[in-house]
Amino acid sequence: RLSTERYYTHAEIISYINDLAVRYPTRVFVKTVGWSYEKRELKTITITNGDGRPNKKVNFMDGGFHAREWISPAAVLYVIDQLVENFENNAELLLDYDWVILPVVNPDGYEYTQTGTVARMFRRTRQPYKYLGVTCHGADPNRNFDFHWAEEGASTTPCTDTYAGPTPFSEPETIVVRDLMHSLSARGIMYLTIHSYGNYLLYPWGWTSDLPDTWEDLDEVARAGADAIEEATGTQYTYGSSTNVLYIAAGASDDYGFYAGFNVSITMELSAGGATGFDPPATKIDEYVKETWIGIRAMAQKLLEKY
Ligand code: 0X9
Ligand code: ZN
Repeated sequence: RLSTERYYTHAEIISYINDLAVRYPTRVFVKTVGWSYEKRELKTITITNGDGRPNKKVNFMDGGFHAREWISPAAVLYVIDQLVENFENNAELLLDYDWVILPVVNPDGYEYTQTGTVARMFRRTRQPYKYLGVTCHGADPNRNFDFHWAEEGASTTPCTDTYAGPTPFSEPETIVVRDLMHSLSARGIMYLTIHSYGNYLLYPWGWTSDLPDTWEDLDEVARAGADAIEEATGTQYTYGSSTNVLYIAAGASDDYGFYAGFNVSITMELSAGGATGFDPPATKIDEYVKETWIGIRAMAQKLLEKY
C-alpha cells in the first residue's frame, strides 16, 4: 500500500502504478505516453470501475509540473490509492467517469531537486538553453502552452523561473500533456492540475482578468472543494479565477485544457510547509494529501450532478 510517510522517487512512482495495473488488471491500465527531455518515462494510469464500457466521460489529472513542488505527486498518488484501493467507498465516482492521471509531468526536474540543497528549489524542466554564454536548464512548463503564449506573466529570458521557452511547446513534456488533452477533450469533464502552494482553487482565465461564459459553473465546482476541505479540516482555500485571485500568467496548462474543451479546468495549489513553503517535511505528507483528497472528491461529486 502507498506510503504517505516519505516522498517517492520517480522510479518508485512508476513502479507503484505498474504494480497497481498488475494487481487490478480489470480496473487499472498504464500506458507510456512519452518521454521527458532526459528520457524518463511519462506514464499515465487510467482508473475505471472495470465494467468495460468504452468512451466514458473522463477526468484528467496531473501533478509534478514544477520540480520543487513535491507534495503534488504525493497528493496525486493518494488520489490514485483512494480510487483503486478504496474503490468500494468511491465507486460512484467511477460509474460514468474514467480517470486518467499523469502523476509527474516533469520527472527530470523532480529528480534534479532530489540531488541536494542547491537544486532543491529548482522549478523548470531540464532541457539546456544558452544565454549570454552560459547554459541554463529548462523552461517553465506552466508558461509553455500555446494559448496566448508569453503574453502576460511570463519571461522571455532563459534562466528565469517563469521562462516561457523559445517557442510554444518547446518542451517534450508539455507536448505530451497537450496531446493527452486533445485525445481526451471530446469526453473531458474536468482537467485538474496539482501544484503548491497557497491553498487556492483556480479556474480560467489566467491570461486575462475576463471570466469565461461558464464561470458560474466553475465557481460552483471550486466552491464545493473549498467548502468540503474547510468543513473537514478547517483549512481555508481561496477560489476564483487565476488572474483575479492569484496573478495573471499566460501559457499555463489550465487555460489550455479549458480552451481544448474540458468543461472544467482547475489548478489546485496545496498547503505550504517547510522553510520555503515548497518543502513540507515528510511528516506533513499524510495530513496534506488527505485534505487534498477531501477537496478533489467533493469537486468530483459536484461534477456528477452537473455533467
Ligand atoms: O504560476 C503558476 O504556474 C502557478 N503557481 S505556482 O506557484 N505553483 O507556480 C499558478 C498558475 C495559475 N494559472 C494561470 N495563471 N493560468
Ligand atoms: Zn506550480
